Amino acid sequence: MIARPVGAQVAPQREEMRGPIVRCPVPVKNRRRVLCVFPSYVPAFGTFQHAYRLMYGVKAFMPPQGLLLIAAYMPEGWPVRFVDENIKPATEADFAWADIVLVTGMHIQVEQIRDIQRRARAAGKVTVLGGPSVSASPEMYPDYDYLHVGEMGDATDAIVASLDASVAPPARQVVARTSERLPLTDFPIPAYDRIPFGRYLLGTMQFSSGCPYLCEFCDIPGLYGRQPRMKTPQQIVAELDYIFSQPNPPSTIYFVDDNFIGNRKAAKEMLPHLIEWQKRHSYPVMFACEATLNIAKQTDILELMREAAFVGMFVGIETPEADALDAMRKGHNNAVPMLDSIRTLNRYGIEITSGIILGLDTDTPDTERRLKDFIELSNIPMLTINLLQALPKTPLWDRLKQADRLSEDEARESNVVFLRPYDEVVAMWRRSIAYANDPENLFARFDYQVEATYVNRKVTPAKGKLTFSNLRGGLVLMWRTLLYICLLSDFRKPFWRMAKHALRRGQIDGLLGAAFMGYHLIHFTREALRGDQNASYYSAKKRTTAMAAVKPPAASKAKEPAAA
Ligand code: B12
Ligand code: SF4
Repeated sequence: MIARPVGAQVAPQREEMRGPIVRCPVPVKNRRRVLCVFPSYVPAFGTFQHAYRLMYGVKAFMPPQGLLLIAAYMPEGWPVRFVDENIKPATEADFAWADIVLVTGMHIQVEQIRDIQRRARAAGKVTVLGGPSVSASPEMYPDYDYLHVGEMGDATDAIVASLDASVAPPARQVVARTSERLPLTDFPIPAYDRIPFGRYLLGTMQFSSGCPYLCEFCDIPGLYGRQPRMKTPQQIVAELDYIFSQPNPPSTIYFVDDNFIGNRKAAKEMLPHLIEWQKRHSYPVMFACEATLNIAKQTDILELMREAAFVGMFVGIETPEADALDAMRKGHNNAVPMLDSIRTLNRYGIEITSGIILGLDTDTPDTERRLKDFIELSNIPMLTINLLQALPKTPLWDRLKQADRLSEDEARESNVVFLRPYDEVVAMWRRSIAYANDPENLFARFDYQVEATYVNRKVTPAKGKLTFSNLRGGLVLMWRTLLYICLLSDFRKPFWRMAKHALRRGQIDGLLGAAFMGYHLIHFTREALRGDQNASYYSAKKRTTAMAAVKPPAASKAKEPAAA
C-alpha cells in the first residue's frame, strides 16, 4: 500500500518527533524489501463491519500494533511496505516487489494466514509468521518458512540475521523462539507512518504487556507473561506526538494492553502524563482500554482516567455467576459486587463493553435467565456473547484434553464437549444474543447510559477536535445515521427515543457511538440467527463469510482456501 524506505519520505519534522529510532541491532550487509501483511478479520460482534457504511472511508477496526512494531524494528535501509487486508488485499505486484513477506494473526484468522502464505509462495517469496496464533500453536503452520514464537526479542534478531544472509526459502522450516524479550522500554515507536489512519475506526497504542491473573481459558499469561512490563510515560507521549503528526489522526485510541491496571502503580504514574498531553493539545482524542473489573476499587485511577478522557472499557465479565467465576479462576471479578463495580465505572464516564461466555461446566438451566437479568440490571449496552472454546496451551485445554472433552468436529460451533447437551447450549446462545441485541432492549440500555455514563464524562474543549477530517467524519456519520437508521431501518423508533434523550442532554458523542454500535450489533445478530455467523469466534467451524472481506487478485483466485 505504502512503498517507501523506512523514514525516507516522512516529513522531516515528523521524523524528528519520532525521537531516537530503535531498530534491530543486527548489522546487515544486504538490502531486503519487506512486505508486512495483516490478514482480514472474521466478522464478529467486536469488529463492527456493518457500521463502516455509516462512516466516511472507514474500512477496518484498528491498526495491528504487533506488525507495526515489527515493521518499525526492521534494519535501516530495508524498505517496508505495509498492507492491511481489511483495507485492501496485497496484490501480485506487492508480492513481486518483496524479498520477504511478514505475517501475523490470531487463531481465528488461520485460513487467511495460510492463504497469504500460499500467495507469497506462489510468488516465490520467503515467508515469516509471528503473532499470537503461531506463538501458541506453531504446529498449525507447517508451510511457513520461518516461525517466530513469542514476543519481539532474540528470536526476531535471529530471523533478521538469517534473512540478511539469504532470502531463499530454507530447506526445512525454522522455528525461532524468543527466550530474551526486548524490554518494552526499548520498543520502537510503531510504524504509524505506514498506515492510513483515516481508514480505521480507532487508533491503537500499547502501554503494557502481560497479566498477573491465571484465568483458566486464557492464553495471555502463557504468551505474554504474568509480570506486566511497561513502556515509560515518555514513550507514550512521544507515540501520541508521532500519531498526531500523521494525516487524519484518530479521534479515539484503544490501549491494546490485556489489563490496563496489570501494574496499578505504573498506570497511576503514567496517567498524569496523558492528562498533561491532552491539556496541552486541547483534548484532541478520547481513550478506551481493557481492564479487569476490580479496577472499580481504584477510584484514584478512575478519576485520572476521567480527566484523561477515557470513555470506554472492555471488561471480561464472562459470567454473572459467582461460582462460575471461581471455577474459571476469575474470582477477582467478585472483588466488589458486580453491579456496584459497573455503576462505579459508569460514574466516571466509562461505558463498559462486556465479554460473556456460555457453555461453561457450571452452566445450569438457570444460566440463561440469570444472564438476561444481568443484562437488564447492568444496562451494559454491548456484550460479546460467545461459546466457550478451548485455546491451545491454556489450563482449560489441558483439563478438557485429559477428560477427553476436546472435539475436532469442524461442523461444531466450539471444540469443547459441553456438559450440557450441545444443541441446548447453542440454542441458549442464540436466544441470549437475540435478547441482548433486540433493538428495543439494546437502545433502552444505551438510553440508560445517557444519564448514568455520558453526562459524567469530562467536558473537553471543542477546539482540540476541530479538524477538517473530524468535522467531515462527524457530518457523514450524522447524515448516514439519519438516512440508514432514522429513515430506512426497522429499528428507528427505539433509536429515536434514545437519540432524543441524548440530544436533550447534549451528548452527541454518546449518541453517535450508540448509532454505529447498535447498527452493527443488530445486523450482525440477525446474520448469526440466520446461521451465517458462528457462535464461537475462535472455533474451526467453516464460515461462509469469513473470507468475503478479502478478494484475492484475479490471477491468484485458484489459491483461495476451501472456506472461501
Ligand atoms: C487488540 C486486540 C484485538 C483487536 C484486533 C486489533 C488488531 N488489528 O490487531 C480486536 C478487537 C479486533 C480483537 C478481536 C478478537 N480477538 Co483479540 N486481542 C487484541 C489484544 C488485546 C491486543 C493485540 C495487540 O495489539 N497486542 C500487542 C502486540 C504488540 O502484541 P502481538 O500482536 O502479540 O505482537 C508481538 C509478538 O507477537 C510479535 N509479533 C507479532 N506479529 C509478528 C509478526 C512477525 C513477522 C514477527 C517476526 C513477530 C510478530 O511481536 C510483537 C511485539 O512483541 C490481544 C491480546 C494481546 N496481549 O496481544 C487479543 C488477542 C490477540 N485476541 C484474541 C482473540 C481470541 C480475539 C477474538 C477471537 C475474540 C472474540 N471472541 O471475538 C476476536 C477476533 C476478531 C476477528 N473476528 O477477527 C486472542 C488470540 C488468541 C490466539 N492465540 O490467537 C488474544 C491473544 C487475547 C486472548 N488470549 O484472548 N482483538
Ligand atoms: S484477567 Fe483477562 S487477560 Fe488476565 S488472565 Fe484473565 S482473562 Fe486473561
